[in-house]
Amino acid sequence: MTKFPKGFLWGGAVAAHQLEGGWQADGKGISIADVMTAGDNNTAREITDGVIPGKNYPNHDAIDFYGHYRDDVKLFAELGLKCFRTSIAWTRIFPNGDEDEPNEAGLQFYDDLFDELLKYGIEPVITLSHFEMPYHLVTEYGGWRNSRMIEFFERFAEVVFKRYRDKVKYWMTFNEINNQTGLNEWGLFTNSGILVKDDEDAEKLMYQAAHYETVASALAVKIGHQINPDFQIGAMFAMGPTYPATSNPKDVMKAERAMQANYWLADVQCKGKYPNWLLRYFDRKHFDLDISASDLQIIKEGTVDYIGFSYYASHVIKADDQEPVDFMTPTKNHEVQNPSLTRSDWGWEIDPIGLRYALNWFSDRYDLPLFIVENGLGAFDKKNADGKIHDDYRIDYLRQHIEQMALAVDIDGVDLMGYTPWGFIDLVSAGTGQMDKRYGVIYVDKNDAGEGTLKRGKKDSFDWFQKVIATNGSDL
Ligand code: P53
Repeated sequence: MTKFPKGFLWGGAVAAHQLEGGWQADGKGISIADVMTAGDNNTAREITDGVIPGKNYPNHDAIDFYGHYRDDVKLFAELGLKCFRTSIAWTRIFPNGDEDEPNEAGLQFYDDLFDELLKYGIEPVITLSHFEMPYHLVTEYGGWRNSRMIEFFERFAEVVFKRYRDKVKYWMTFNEINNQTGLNEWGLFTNSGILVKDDEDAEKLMYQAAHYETVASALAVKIGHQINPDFQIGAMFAMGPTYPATSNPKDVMKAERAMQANYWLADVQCKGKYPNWLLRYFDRKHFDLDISASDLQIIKEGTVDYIGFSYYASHVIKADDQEPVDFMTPTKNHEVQNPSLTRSDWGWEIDPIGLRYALNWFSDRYDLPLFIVENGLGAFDKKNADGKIHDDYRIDYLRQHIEQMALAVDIDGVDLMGYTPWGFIDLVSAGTGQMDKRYGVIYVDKNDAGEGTLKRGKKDSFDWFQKVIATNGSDL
C-alpha cells in the first residue's frame, strides 16, 4: 500500500545554469554562473573578473539542454515524471537585469519548454532565482548589497508571472536563500552576487543582502497572488539538520543556535517576522541595518504558501570550551564527523533518518506544506563492460530516503507535496563545477574535461525510479 497521497508530485530537479548551456543564445546576458570556473573535490571554483578567454567555464555549454530539450522531455515523460523543477535564467529575460523591456526570445524559450512539458502532463515547478543573477547587476550595483536589486527582481518576477500565468502553478522565489549564512565566498556570490571587499564586514553584508531578498521575495508572493490567486509560491532552503556532538548541554545549545543562525530566514519568509534572538544580535553588534517599518510590513504580508527544501546531509557540532554567551561562533569551525554515518565521495554525510527529522522540524515549526525539491547522491559513475551504469549505490540512497519520507507522511502526519531528486539528468555541479559528480538517473556523456558526445542514456536507477513513480512509491 502506498503511503503517499494521490497526486503526489514525483519529479526531478535541475537549475537553468547547470544544464541549459547556450550561454549567449538568443540574446542571453552573462550571469554570475558564467564567470565561475571548474573546480574539483579539492579545488574551489574561481570567480573571475568577467569572462576571461582560455578559462574553463563549465556552465557556458553545460549539457546543452537548450538544444536538446525536446528529446530530453520525451525521456522525462518515459520516466513518468509528474513534475519538473527548473529555474528561469534571469539573463534570458533581462540580459543585464536593469532593462525596462524583456527579451522576447528568452521568454519564447520557456513558453516552448513549458508547452513541451505540459504536452506530456508534466507540471513545471519554477524557481525564480537559482544562483544565476545577471552579472551586470554585480558590476554596476554591487549585487544584493544594493536595495535597487528589489525593483529589478520585481520586474523580472512580474514579467514571468504574467507570461506563464496559465502554464506554471508552482513557484519558488530564491533557491537555498540560507546558503549565505555560512559566510563563505561561494555562498555569498551565488546567493547574492557579493564579493566581500577588504574593508567590509561579511556578516553585516550578508544580513543586509538577505534582508533585501526577503523583501523582494515577499513582494513577489504578493504580486504573484494578484496575477493568479491559484499560484503556489514557496520559499526554498538548504536543509541540513545540525546535531549536538554530545549530550553536554553546551553542545545542545550550540546546535540549537547553529540551527537558528541558519534558519532565521525561514522565520522571516514563513512566519513573516524576525526572531527576537536575531534582533538582539543586530543591536549588540551595532549593525545598523537598512530594515524599514514598511519592509517589515511587506514581509508580514508576503509569507510563502509552502516550504521547498533541499536535503543531502546532516551535520554535527561541538561547542568551544569558551563559547560566548550568544553561542555565535562560526559554525564551520565547530563541525565534527558523525561516527554513526558514512560519507559520499565528496564527504557529505549520508543520513536518511535526518530527512524524517527535517520534515518533522519544518512541519512543527511552520505548519506549512512541505516539498522536497532536491535530494540525491553525487557519485562517480563507472560504465560496466556491458556499457551500462549499474548504480545500485544511488538506488540505495534514494530508496532509504523515500522510506523515511513515507514514515514522515504515514506515522508523523507531515503534509508533503512532492519529491524531486536533484540532477536526475547529469549536469554541472554547483559547488565544484564538475560533470563527473553525477546525481542522474539519466546519464549524459560529458566529463570534467568537457569531452563527450552529450548522448543521453539510462542508468539502472532510471528503471527503478520509473517503477517507484508508477506505483506511487509503494514498490521501492
Ligand atoms: P553540488 C551545498 C550544500 C547544500 C546544497 O550540490 C547545495 C550546495 C552546493 O554545493 O546546493 C544545492 O552540485 C543547489 C544545487 C546543487 C545541489 O545542491 O555542489 O541548489 O544547485 O547543484 C548539489 O553537488
